[in-house]
Amino acid sequence: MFLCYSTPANMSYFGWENEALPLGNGRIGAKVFGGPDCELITLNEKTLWSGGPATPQYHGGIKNGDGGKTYRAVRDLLLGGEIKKAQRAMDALQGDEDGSGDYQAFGSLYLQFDDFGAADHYVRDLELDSASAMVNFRAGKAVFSRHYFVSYPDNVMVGRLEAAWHKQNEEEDGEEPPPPTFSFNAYFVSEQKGESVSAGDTITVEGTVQANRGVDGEPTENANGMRYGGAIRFIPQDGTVTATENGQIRVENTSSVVFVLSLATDYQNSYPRFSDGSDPLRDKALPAVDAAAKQSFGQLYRTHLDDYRPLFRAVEFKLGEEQGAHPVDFMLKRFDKKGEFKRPLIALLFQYGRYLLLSSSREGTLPANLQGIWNAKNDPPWRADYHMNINLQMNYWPAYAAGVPAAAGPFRDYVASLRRPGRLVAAKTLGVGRAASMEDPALDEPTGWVAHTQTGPLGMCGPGSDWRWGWEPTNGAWAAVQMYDCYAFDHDFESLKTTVYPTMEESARLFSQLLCEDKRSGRLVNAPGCSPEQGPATAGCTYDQTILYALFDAVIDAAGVMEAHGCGDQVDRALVETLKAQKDRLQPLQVGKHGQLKEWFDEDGFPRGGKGYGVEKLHRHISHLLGLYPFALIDDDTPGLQKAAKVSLRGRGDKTTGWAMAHRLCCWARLRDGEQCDEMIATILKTAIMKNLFGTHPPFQIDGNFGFTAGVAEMLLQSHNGLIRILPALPKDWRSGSITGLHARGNITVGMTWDLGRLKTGTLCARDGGTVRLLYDGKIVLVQDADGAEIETDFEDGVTTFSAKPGETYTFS
Ligand code: FUC
Repeated sequence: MFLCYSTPANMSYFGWENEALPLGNGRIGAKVFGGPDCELITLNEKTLWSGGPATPQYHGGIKNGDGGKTYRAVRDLLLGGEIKKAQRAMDALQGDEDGSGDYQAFGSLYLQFDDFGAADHYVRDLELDSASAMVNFRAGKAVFSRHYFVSYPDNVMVGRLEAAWHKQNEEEDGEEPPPPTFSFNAYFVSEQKGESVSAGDTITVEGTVQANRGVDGEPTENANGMRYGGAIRFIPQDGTVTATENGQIRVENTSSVVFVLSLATDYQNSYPRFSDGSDPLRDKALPAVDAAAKQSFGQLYRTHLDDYRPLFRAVEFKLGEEQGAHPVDFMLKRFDKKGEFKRPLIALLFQYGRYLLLSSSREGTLPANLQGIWNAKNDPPWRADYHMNINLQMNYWPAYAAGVPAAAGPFRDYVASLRRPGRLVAAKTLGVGRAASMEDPALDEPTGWVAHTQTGPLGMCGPGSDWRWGWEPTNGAWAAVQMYDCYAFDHDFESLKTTVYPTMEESARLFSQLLCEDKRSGRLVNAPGCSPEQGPATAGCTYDQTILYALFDAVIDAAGVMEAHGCGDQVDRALVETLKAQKDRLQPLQVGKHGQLKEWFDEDGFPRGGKGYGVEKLHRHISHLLGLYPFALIDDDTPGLQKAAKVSLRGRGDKTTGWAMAHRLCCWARLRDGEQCDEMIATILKTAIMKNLFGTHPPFQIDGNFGFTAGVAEMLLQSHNGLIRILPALPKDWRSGSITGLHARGNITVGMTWDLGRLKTGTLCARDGGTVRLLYDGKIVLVQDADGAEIETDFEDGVTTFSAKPGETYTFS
């Protein structure tokens, strides 16, 4: 599976965003433009950030740290029914963005070639199966080829540039002439005004983050002293390599040259210092380059493939006809005009999502941010941060469902790392906890943490500069619940014990204290709260109530798992008992007078349909539908709520931002409406996918890619509420296909083949064994063991149940 193009990417920001091809290993990111005369590779290091505690104006987004006085005042206004007054009072609750910083661009590598004449027969491609970018073209009688990849084990980007005679010419002459050669100048442009130095065969660059706006811009107040370093070494097989006085490298008369590069910073995710005190160039980048330069291209490539391929090949997806060698932009155009190439594009975009997650999120790195790992600006949209009212969560929806569990660790670690800065926000803005400063030892006590919408790797998690999108205290809790869903998929008890449970329990400890009774409904509610990015601040909005219901449910369940593993001493039993009592009084889901699922408890009474409160009928967020997806509070046992969810989905419309369409796709899959899913996919392909298949909000925002991949997986397999649904939302147009390696909750992997729209056969492996409940179209499913012997099953209410042995693979049909 590959993306191919017959033209280079335009050397502009537009070309970077829409056409250049992404590579990455979770830490180092690159985008390849493929210009024959001048190659451009933009580079990123995932931890290169401006802002943070090292900048004078930083205070974690907390503007009004009055220990929760204002918070309680607004809450009381809301509980007293004074909605209008409460909206005005909310202004005093919002925070600011001083010192929050941005994800920074590292710089660009240019390879300026001496003229070798007009290029033709040009092909540029990205091979997903090897995570390689290739450029091939002819000039005169020579063929030029370039091959690039970014290795996780060696933490280097590797490139090989070669020239050879075109076959045709060889026959003519019959002689094996020496290979054609080429020459070029290599230079590095730092986006942080770092000085590039060249010596021998190596360019080095180092400095501290300037956060300057544009290459010539002045350092901004977000310059934080974070150190960075990078090294690029050129190893020609023949010809010469010399350093020139202006920090460049000159490679001359070579027919084959390899370069290895590595980038690093002194970042460490340890609040509030965030530095490991290292010298990134001499302690990290140069040692990585030295080690790689001792190996051949073949050895480096082998190591890369041995690491990457098993992870990518774990899931193979075929949907109808093969892709063929058509350029992607050609296929997108033909689909848009004539509906052609739909199935190949869907299969390609599905796998692309997996590829992008593996390239932007690996063990030991920060998670994929709003742009994954790829960024060409020092002031990227939304700071390319970790928005947490859907975006970060969506980035990890495909991690298990679409079979890329190796990418999930950074999500868990990042969310857990917000506990300390989140405790300071809780103490200062909600009055829970005693911490008074970033250095306060009280931050060691798990008194409760909170994270709002804008979060970043330098401790930013306070209420943003406008409460309408920034005051969302349950965002962190949602992410904590998603951490537990990782456990539901992989049964990794060690991570549950050390990271997931403590993070969840502490979040529940906070909200259990904050809940208060809403006399009008008798419910326990969170107040003030906002349904992401629209409408009024209210008491007990569906978003908050749903997240807290899922959180308490998860903590109660996980406490049982901890007890069962003999770790009851690490469970706050008193809290768990309180949560049991509080959970059922949350009552998150209410049906409104139009049969809709209510987003706000009082919405039926909002004047003029809520216009005065900033309610938008077609808003991109469908936050009141989290109970349908990704949570599973709405299911076959709540048909009334399924009906209401459908009314709300229809009412919200489909044409919206890339990520928001992906969320709708996942919701329609949960409602098992394959045709609606297929329509949603068509709209996404036509309106929210760029030439390089990056998702667009607009602008480029990667959650649309990840949400799409999760949505397609959800159409083929579901495993919430202890039931494995086979092909639950298969559109008529997906008549035949096959998929392997999808993950189901319960530490189970599943593969399926279907034809004429019907399941043909499937495989299932329950790594930990146990009871497996399968649902396929309400029909009994025949299950056989590895020897083909039919095994005993129960069939009730359309569900086939059997007991699986640990690690045994079963077939079903
Ligand atoms: C939230 C969304 C926006 C955008 C931003 C990064 O604020 O509402 O649409 O995706 O995150």
